[in-house]
Amino acid sequence: MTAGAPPSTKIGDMAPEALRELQEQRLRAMIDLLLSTDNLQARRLREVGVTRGTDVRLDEIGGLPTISKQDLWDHYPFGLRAAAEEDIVCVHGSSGTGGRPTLIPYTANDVEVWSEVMARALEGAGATRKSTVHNAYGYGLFTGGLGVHHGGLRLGATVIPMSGGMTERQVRLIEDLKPDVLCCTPSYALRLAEDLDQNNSVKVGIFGAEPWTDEMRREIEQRLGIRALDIYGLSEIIGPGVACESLDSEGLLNIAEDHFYPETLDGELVFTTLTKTGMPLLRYRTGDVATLHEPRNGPLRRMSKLKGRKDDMLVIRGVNVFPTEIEAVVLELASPHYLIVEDRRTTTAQLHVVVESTEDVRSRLTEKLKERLGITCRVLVLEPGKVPRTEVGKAQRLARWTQGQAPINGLT
Ligand code: DLL
Repeated sequence: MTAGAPPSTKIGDMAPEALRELQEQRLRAMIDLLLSTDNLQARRLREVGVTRGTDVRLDEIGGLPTISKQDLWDHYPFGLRAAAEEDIVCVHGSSGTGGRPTLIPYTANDVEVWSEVMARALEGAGATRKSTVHNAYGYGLFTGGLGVHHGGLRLGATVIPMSGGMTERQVRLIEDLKPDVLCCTPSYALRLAEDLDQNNSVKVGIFGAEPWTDEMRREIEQRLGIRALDIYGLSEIIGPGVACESLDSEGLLNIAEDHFYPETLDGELVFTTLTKTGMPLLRYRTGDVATLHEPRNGPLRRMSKLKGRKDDMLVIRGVNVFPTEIEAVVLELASPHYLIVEDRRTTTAQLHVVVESTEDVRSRLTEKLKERLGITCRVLVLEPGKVPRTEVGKAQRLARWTQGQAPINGLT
């Protein structure tokens, strides 16, 4: 292991100053590791005059170069790897927008870090060695399934490695094995709720990987009779476990900032991996929009629920709209299964909002959307069950319509 110190799970009682010191020490080791390679990040560091880790102080991190998804694509697949090829033990990633994949090589050290932060996330949700974790995140290149899996094993809980899809079988195993913890995307939690007659075992759900609002949280909590917590992460940084709500975190997500140092730049989250060795990233621009908050009950700073992604922000006739704002309004009047269609067939963009409800909510919903967003959306109401559900992977709640057939029947 070249950068950072061996992981430890005890962070809760560390003093904030001790945490800053640990972060600085880890940042310096990480920079030394980057400089030992000849890749893009080393070159950019030298350009700003950094020749060794001790040249930098944590409070000056804002002056160091950033790195973006475009840089990852430009150096696809492993041009930013810092470890020797033989030290890589697995690869994860995302298939990405426009079919361009992002691949991340992990060392054994990185898998350790991941297990630790995920065990912490599960523990914060009240899971123990006695817990049974029903894990319906997809297993594979996607980090959701294996991330929860590693954390569950580290905690000593029993993990049911369901992966996504085959809802009937999932429901059967929930009824038979009586898990107390459910892990999946929030949209899939709702899908499960449609088929589960009664949930009398699951107490808490750890949901993430896609945007969801507090309104959606209430809906899930009500339908399943559980506490629903938000978990955030991205493959580039580690996968799930970068930040997670705990039972007492008051709607904010505790950031595992002993491993992932957070900043915001114009509202965008930026993370530096402090302990990873496979493909450490200095000041990675995530594209995700959230706010950072001071610690409470421990040394870790917290972040808000994601407001959206920079590239998901819709600009409709000059007005900026995040899909999550639309979700918040939709859930007041209709079922949580909806689709937003950004209609760009002509130069004046239009938003269609497709919901499941009864026809009489159409005008009220149009009004409420206008009130909240400042623009008039066209609302299409379908019968219950008519908006497609996502059984595997992340829900697609936003469709772009530039020409040809409508993305969903009934739109004109
Ligand atoms: O989605 C990792 C993950 C798995 C997180 C399971 C939570 C649970 P990627 O596939 O690389 O990794 O996608 C990362 O998904 O940049 C966000 O835009 C979005 N995202 C992840 N978690 C949340 C969340 C995983 N809780 C991208 N709320 C990120 C909203 C989220 N968006």
